[in-house]
Amino acid sequence: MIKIHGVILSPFVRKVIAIAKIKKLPYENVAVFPATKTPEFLAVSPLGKIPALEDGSLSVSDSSAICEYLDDKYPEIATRPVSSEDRAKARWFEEYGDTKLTELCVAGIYFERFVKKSFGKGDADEEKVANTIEKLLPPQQDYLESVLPAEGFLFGGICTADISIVGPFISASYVGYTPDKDQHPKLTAYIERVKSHEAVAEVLKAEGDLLKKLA
Ligand SMILES: N[C@@H](CCC(=O)N[C@@H](CS)C(=O)NCC(=O)O)C(=O)O
Repeated sequence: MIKIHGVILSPFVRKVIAIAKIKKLPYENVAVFPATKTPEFLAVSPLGKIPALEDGSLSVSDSSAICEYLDDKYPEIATRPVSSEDRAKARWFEEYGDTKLTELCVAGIYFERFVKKSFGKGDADEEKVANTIEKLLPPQQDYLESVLPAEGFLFGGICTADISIVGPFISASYVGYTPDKDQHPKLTAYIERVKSHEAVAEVLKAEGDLLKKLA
């Protein structure tokens, strides 16, 4: 059975677990916390980052590398679009979610309000949070509003890019931030659609249970 290392509250771990669930792959989740630098974990994840995957003799780190591998190896339920053009766009959305949206929603909001408190890293920098919400996020949300579909997912069936776009907003929602429905109706509805997908909803249920324990 494949092993997914990492705690589910990391958006990158959430992404890999959601893809495993969407693909209906049995997996074991090994609860490794961020910044674990034991020799055993470094053997699986050379930078000591979560997530990491083990599948037989293969060890691979980085959520995008892992999700691409899972789709190559277990293609029955596809989690990438088919055409080269759509794949290029899907890679862009995945990268954009994993970098820009993660920088804003996760580092700029969730880390400040949740991770700092829960892991004894000091008080939230509310000035940074306000600047993120009021100045830095709106242009990105305007962009998303212009490119997201009014119905369904980015490329038909739910795919990795959908998870990468919505994941950072899920993290921010745990600490009280959600986009404004009137200003960004398409984005808001899209986030809810991805969250309501059966496999994603299961992941969020498990996350909610862990959050309660850590709070
Ligand atoms: N690009 C990587 C990023 C992974 C990452 O930054 N993980 C964080 C947790 S959210 C981590 O393990 N941080 C600990 C560290 O950097 O030592 C991916 O997509 O998997």
